[in-house]
Amino acid sequence: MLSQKDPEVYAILQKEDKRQRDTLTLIPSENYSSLEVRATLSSVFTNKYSEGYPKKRYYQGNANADDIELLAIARAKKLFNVVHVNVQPYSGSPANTAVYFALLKPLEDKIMGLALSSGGHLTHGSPVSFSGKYFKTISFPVTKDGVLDYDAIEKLAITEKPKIIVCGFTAYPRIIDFERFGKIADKVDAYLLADISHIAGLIAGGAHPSPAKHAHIIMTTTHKSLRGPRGAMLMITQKGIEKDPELPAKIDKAVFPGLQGGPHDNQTAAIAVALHEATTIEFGKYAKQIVANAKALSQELLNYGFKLTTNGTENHLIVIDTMSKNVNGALAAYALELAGIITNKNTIPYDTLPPFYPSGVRIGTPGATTRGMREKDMVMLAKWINEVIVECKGNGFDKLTTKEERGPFFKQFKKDISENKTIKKIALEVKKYLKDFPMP
Ligand code: DSN
Repeated sequence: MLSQKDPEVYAILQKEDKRQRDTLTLIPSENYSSLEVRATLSSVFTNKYSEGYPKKRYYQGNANADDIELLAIARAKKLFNVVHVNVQPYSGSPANTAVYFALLKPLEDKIMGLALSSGGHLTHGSPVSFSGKYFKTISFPVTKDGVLDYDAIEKLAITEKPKIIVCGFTAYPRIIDFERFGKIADKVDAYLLADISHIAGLIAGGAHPSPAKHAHIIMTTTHKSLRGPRGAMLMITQKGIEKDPELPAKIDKAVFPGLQGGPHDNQTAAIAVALHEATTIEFGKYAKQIVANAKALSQELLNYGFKLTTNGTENHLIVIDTMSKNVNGALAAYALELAGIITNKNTIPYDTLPPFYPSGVRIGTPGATTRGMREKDMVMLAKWINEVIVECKGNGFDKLTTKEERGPFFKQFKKDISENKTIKKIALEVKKYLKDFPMP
């Protein structure tokens, strides 16, 4: 028993279990996976090495590893309507890296994606990531509200001639027009990489259009709205094969041996379980409820006078411009955590503040929906979010302009807000409320 053999680790696990039960994650990239997914993740496959691909391994003893990988591949092909799948990437960043290594010449070819501050991902060409250091990059134009400007994107693509266009984002609350992106990519002879990490569960459940007919390559992580274990998959569509019949081989080689060694077979097995769960009628209902909840929550927040990026949502996530209430996103996220509501600070499009002290907070409904919440519960969540943010107001943080000023001020803010009676009261209310919405 772990409790006896390693009480230190056991104690931390117990505390994390309690933290997850007593608080609610509204981080849109987090979720609560099923007990079956978690059990499979800790299965005997943890013990196995299986470098290579099914039936072409470099180690013996892989008959069952082959079976599990082939099963995961078959399930992913069917669920996402694609013709080739690689389930080995350890997570999303290595998966995107593999695509770039497979298809781009370093320092020469160009990636076009959404800037981090507008809702893109580090690996979509951010200058602080390898993707912006080793490749040329160009960002999509967005309107002042943060909506993708497809006409401007097309014009820019024609002038800039990117080799890869990455669509699919981490903080973009609108439906992605994959068809339009597909046409733009075709026009400039670029590969279209759809990074559906955030919305894979919505696509699987029929709550967001699929990129399968428009993109050449689809990448998804498996632990967000798809509700599987941490991991990722790279998928090639029929359109991808038609553009480049060598695409599957190029991608597979880039993953192994290009970037990775042995796949995590326990992760592959748990991905297979999650893919099976995602085919159920319940999962389709779940995906639609995620969106209904996000829409209800965004409407409530608008009613409280918050400004939201793109003025609302059509998917699972919302970016609140907390500076519209003169509260920095870092302060808001900290105070919300004290109240038992777990979010993350986030930049907003055209943010003038730095990412560590940005103008907003990103929230989402996959986790709350897994715990069984519905539209009526979003009314309560919005009420608490508003009350907490009101408590953060008027301390003058928004007037500070340098790191040197913000650091000590934030330290003092943390001390003061942890004594705040209203927030303590909300934390108790949240904890009590969550008893009716158990974590799996
Ligand atoms: N870290 C993920 C997110 O929170 O969106 C993206 O990789």
